[in-house]
Amino acid sequence: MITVDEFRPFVLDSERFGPTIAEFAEALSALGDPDGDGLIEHPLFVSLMAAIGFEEANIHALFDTLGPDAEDRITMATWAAGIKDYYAPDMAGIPGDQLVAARAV
Ligand SMILES: [Ca+2]
Repeated sequence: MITVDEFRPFVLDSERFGPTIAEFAEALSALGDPDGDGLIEHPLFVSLMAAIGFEEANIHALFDTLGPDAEDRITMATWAAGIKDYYAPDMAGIPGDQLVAARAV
């Protein structure tokens, strides 16, 4: 398993990161699911995104946009898809728009 410090450079360096979006999305969502049940709890999502450098208010807004369940969790697949959309060129009207104000790349 990789650590937050190990994947941070991929977020901050779009050229290095570009070709590996899918791998990054899966690695990041896996970090959010240490117990392997396929669900990511709100507090852990916030911790990981804050570690990357996003603003907390934007992170909460993004989480809500991703459609949490009754127990305030999202699925790994939802998050991975959101990450891929966020880094795809010319995407608009997506959950990742919530992060534009704090975009790290
Ligand atoms: Ca989990």
